Amino acid sequence: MKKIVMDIDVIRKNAKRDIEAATSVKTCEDVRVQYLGRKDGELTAVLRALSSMSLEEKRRVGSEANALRVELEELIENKIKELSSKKIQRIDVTKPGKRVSLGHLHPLTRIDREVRDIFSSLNFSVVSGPELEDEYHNFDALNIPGDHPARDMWDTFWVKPRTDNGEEIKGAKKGGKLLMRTHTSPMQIRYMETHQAPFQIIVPGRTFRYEATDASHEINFYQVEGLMVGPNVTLANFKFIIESFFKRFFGENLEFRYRPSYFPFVEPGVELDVKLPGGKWLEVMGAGMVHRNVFNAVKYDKEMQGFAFGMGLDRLAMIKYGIPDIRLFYSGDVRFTKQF
Ligand code: YSA
Repeated sequence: MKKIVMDIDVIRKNAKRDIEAATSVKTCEDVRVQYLGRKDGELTAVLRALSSMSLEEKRRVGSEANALRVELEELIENKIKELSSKKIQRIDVTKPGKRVSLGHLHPLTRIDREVRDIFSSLNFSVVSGPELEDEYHNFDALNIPGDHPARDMWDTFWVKPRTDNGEEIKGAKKGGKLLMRTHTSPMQIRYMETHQAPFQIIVPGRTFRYEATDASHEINFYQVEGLMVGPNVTLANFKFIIESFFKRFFGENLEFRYRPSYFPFVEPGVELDVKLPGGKWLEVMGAGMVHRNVFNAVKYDKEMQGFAFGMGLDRLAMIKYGIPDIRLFYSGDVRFTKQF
């Protein structure tokens, strides 16, 4: 038979502990039955035993037991309210999981990687150079002296060097004024200043121009420079390399068109157009045989010759992915990037 607990303090302690520990409405009801149940409730048993007690005991125990009954009823009700207000979280193990959203590579990053891979497979090394350039490397050494009208081809962001206090640093510096490089061509000079031919390199990098933006022009865009120098390098080598590149980049069915053009750092200069199957002719790069004055600036031998080219990475990406406006690349809109 169940032992009847006659100590009200013990009942109070146990009942409060059980109410506190209850985790569901069902366990609350079990606690209610255990202590207040009509048949076997522990507190009910105390109340039932009152009849056999002396008058004085009846008064003391009776009022204490009744007060505890009211207290426990209230505690149980509150606990039930608390538990039913909490949303019961069920896990449906048959439900499909949440899709983890994956990051996307920016289309320019994709194109940049592809260009590097193709040229690496053609035995070109990939090098990079400073975005903050000086006038000498960006212009003079490339056969574009200060008074040369061709400087107008590159609208330039000139940079005024300042001290930490914001004061302008005056006085001529070696290399002349500072600027944000307007093309990747200054790396032709920097590379040849520190390396001997033969070599073949590409220089992917960011370039800057002080011009009005529209669907095909940005003030900040990317170029890839190419330079191959050696005693016997000719335009035929250029043709082979560049056509191999574009066939890998756009696909085999390409047509090429070479037009005479002018850049001060090449002679002769050409521009290359490509035509995708069923499409129209698209200008993709400027190129040519490196000008003797450029070799003179880096003190190369008379026997050296080579070709150089420069193309806009943004334009290549626009053609490849059918992107109508260059400004989308720099919009920071993930709805755009997500598509690649
Ligand atoms: C030419 C001959 C060489 O032997 C070597 C390099 C070059 C290219 C030369 N340095 C140059 O910058 N030529 S360019 O002014 O015609 O620009 C090259 C390419 O950059 C353009 O064909 C175009 O694709 C891209 N470009 C130019 N301005 C741009 C631009 N892309 C986006 N926004 C702009 N504002």
